[in-house]
Amino acid sequence: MHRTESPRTLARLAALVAATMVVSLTACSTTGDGDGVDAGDAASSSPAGPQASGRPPAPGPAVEVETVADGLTIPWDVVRDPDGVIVTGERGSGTLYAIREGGERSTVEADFGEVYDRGESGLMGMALAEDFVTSREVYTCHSSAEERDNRVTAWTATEDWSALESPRVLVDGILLSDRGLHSGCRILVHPDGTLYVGTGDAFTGPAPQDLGVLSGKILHITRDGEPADDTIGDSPVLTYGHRNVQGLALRPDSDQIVAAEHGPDVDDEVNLVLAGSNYGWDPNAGGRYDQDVPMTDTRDFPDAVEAAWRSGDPTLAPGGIAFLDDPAWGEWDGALAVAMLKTSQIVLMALSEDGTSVTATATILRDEYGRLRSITPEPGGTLLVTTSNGGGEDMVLRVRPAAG
Ligand SMILES: [Ca+2]
Repeated sequence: MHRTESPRTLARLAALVAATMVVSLTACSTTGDGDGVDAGDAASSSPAGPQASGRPPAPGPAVEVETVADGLTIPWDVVRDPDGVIVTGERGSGTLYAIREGGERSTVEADFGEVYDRGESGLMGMALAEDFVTSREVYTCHSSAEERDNRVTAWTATEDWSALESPRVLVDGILLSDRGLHSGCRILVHPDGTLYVGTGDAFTGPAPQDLGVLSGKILHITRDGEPADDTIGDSPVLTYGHRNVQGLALRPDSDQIVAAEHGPDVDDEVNLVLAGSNYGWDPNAGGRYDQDVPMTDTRDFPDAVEAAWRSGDPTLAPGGIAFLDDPAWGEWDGALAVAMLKTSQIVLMALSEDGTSVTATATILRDEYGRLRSITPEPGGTLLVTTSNGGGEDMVLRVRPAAG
């Protein structure tokens, strides 16, 4: 390999270096996405990629880890309210828990109906309204067994977090595959009060390039469920041509929205979200789902947006993302933190100022807590991180830069 100073090359070098660990851990993974239990991606072709030289990935800053909650089964997302109450929900059971300082835990009743819990689906993303202090408004994305779709719902949390009440459907009809594959579904609340929703392509060939379908998209809606003012036409679609968006984050002190999504057996991506853009995923083969196509197909779609970062081969399986936002993170303050499922780590990525490329990467929590699902920043620079190992073994962790 030729060494150059280009960010893309550095990123690919980092991916290659990371491959050693990937190879050693994929034996534990049952799917190509590193997600779900029957993703079926293993059926796609898997060309032999470049193997790692054996050099470990660059270690990131030292961190301290505290267990906030344990005994959970795939807590998909986690939020923290302004009083410090932490709320998480299990993907399969749809059970929500409120965890107070000191660890006291209680369930939060919410009538999701029957949650469709196959594959990668169930109760997924969760977010609090920007004005939660006064509105008590909470947003969820879940898979409905009755309606056979994925849907975004607004709720009102009781003062004591005993229940989510008064559900209001903001978006429904997001495709849900029978096997529950590629359902997304991540919610990001912007300081202006609008919601960004990352969806998956539901393992459906035509979906990502079909602007009339809400799957394989990033949606942008008001808190009433109406299209925001920068979407395509009168639809809630902000961007299209995505495979399975799992992470969304707003870069501090900027207007940059960043997304992360799973590749098939190559090329997970981190993308800068540009309204109206095509991100180049088109698995449509006469209606059939063909994954043997580029994650960003600039041959068929010359205007497709190139990824800011891609994993190359093999994939790392990104989940949630968050920006580090505290001087205690030192040189990594401002970096994007990407939770990795299959490769059991958080990869820190320093983004260029314009957000279109990654200039350096490092890893933390590597192979310490298993598969990592979601990252939520807290005031003061700490991160809440959920694990995704299943079987009642999962935790919500609090991660902070090590003192001194
Ligand atoms: Ca792409």
